[in-house]
Amino acid sequence: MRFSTGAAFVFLASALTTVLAETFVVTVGKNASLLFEPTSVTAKVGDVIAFQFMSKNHTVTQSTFDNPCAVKADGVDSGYQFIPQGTNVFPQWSITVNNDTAPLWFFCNQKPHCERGMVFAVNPTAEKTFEKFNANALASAPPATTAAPAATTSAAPTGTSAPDTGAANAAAGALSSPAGSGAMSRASISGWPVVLASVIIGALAL
Ligand SMILES: *[C@@H]1O[C@H](CO)[C@@H](O)[C@H](O)[C@H]1NC(C)=O
Ligand SMILES: *[C@@H]1O[C@H](CO)[C@@H](O)[C@H](O)[C@H]1NC(C)=O
Ligand SMILES: *[C@@H]1O[C@H](CO)[C@@H](O)[C@H](O)[C@H]1NC(C)=O
Ligand SMILES: [Cu+2]
Repeated sequence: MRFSTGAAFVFLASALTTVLAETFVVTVGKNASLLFEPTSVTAKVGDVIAFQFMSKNHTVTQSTFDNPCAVKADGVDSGYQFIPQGTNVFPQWSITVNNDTAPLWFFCNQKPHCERGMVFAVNPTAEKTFEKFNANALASAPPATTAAPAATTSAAPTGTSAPDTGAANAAAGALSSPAGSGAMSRASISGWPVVLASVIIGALAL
């Protein structure tokens, strides 16, 4: 019997990728801060970045290097995650990197967190550093004082907003919730975070 070495190779390669994949946990608003921690990670194809929402009402929303605080049209978005004070239930939302040569840029879409530096990067480069991205975010601060609440951008402030799987976003997977509902579930196992959704992203235009 002949084996398909090609198929076997693909199988082995994907099995290996799974085995070697790492998961990075990134806290969102830890200790009531307006910060992602760490502020950036260097991830390989297959690695998972699990965002853990720790306070307030933040989002993880994809943007671009040049416009850190603007929703990327075909990007991914956790939606707003409200964390009641005093809880020890910290929901989690994750993405899987499928192209590690394309940096990915994120911000919190709760005004005015991004303009205060609540931004995050995956695989920043020597040219497009996290520091420059962060500086872009701070520079996009609107004039203080009585600005009307900024018009909501395209992301609907609902629990989970499904990413647009079309266009330039090569392999955006469907959002999936283990609870089986589109809304977030707060059930948890003794403080371990709920996995809200998983999105595969990559090949994202810069
Ligand atoms: C959390 O923030 C409070 C108030 O700013 C500070 O006193 C405390 O040290 C912080 N805790 C940690 C673990 O960062
Ligand atoms: C979270 O923030 C969004 C946007 O400001 C808002 O529409 C939503 O009502 C907030 N959720 C809660 C539970 O406060
Ligand atoms: C990964 O991203 C780079 C940089 O944007 C792009 O040139 C390349 O085609 C992408 N690779 C795949 C497999 O999509
Ligand atoms: Cu925020």
